[in-house]
Amino acid sequence: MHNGTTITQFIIEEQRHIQGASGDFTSLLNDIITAIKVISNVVNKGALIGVMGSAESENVQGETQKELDVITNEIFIKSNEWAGHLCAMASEEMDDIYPIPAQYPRGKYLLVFDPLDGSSNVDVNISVGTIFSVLRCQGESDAPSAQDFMQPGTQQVCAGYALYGSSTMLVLTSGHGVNGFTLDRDIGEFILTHPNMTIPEDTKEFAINASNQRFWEKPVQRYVEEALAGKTGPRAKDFNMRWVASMVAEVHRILMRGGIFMYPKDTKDPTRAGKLRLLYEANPMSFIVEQAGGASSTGRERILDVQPDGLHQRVPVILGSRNEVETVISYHKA
Ligand code: P6P
Repeated sequence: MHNGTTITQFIIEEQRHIQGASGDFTSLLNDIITAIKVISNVVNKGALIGVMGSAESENVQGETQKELDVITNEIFIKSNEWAGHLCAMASEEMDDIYPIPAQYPRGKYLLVFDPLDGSSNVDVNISVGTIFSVLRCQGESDAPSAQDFMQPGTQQVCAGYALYGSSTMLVLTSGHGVNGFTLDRDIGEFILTHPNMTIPEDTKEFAINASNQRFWEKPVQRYVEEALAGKTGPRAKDFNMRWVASMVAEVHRILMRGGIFMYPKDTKDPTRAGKLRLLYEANPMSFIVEQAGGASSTGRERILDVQPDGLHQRVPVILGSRNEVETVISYHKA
């Protein structure tokens, strides 16, 4: 059972500890939360309202968009463009930034998001999610550009994800730990159900798309081989493996019981630094993971320190239980 603290109450109480907080950020978060509630409703209805399948279009990544990719992107835009807290938005589903239209006031934040992460799973009813990150506008808010988003992950004001699973959950950090909320559909409110989420330092569970094994770099080959060798191998313990192909579901599992998630650089497409996108997948998830006591690295550098050079830049991602991530990092140095 929960003590009934709503996310609104939690955010306002947290705001009280922030010197000079104007309430702008709290109001922005509420608009983001509204978008997530609407997306949860649409995703949960799925085939009943004919939103499954392909949208017959491609995103900037060259990936075929699902109908729901387009719909959820629109939900995020409509819920967050009008209130005057943002100067621009950016999304996996949009080639360029979305400056706040002239008919609305502009504010001091930037919002970057993946409206429906893992959407390839949505037609087969496997959990999907939304990932978002809030940055401060650096330049003039009346002429935002993609350059304004080129901030390392350490500059994030807030990061969160929604997981549309057996229940809809929202997990959030603004730099003071990680807290999880569950949507109570009877009252339409997110309720604090997982305060102060922390990741166990050790784990016996790794997540990687093993079909790419022949393309991995040597340090990742070595880590996975040793994990598969189990008790009789150099790690002297048996491991378990998971792969959901929804980063949000993998990260949530790691927050709940530990684990290591890897989408490493591979030679499948030598022109790509990795599969996952820095601004709206790796950075927000790394902020959350580090705030929960975990670690997140490209294998060669802390993800939150990476200086972005493009809205849709990709990076290798190795995150989760601190001691396991540090083992993989040590193999990159060997
Ligand atoms: P693969 C979903 O498309 C995603 O961006 C992440 O959510 C997920 O971890 C990964 O890609 C899955 O990639 O190659 O296994 O389909």
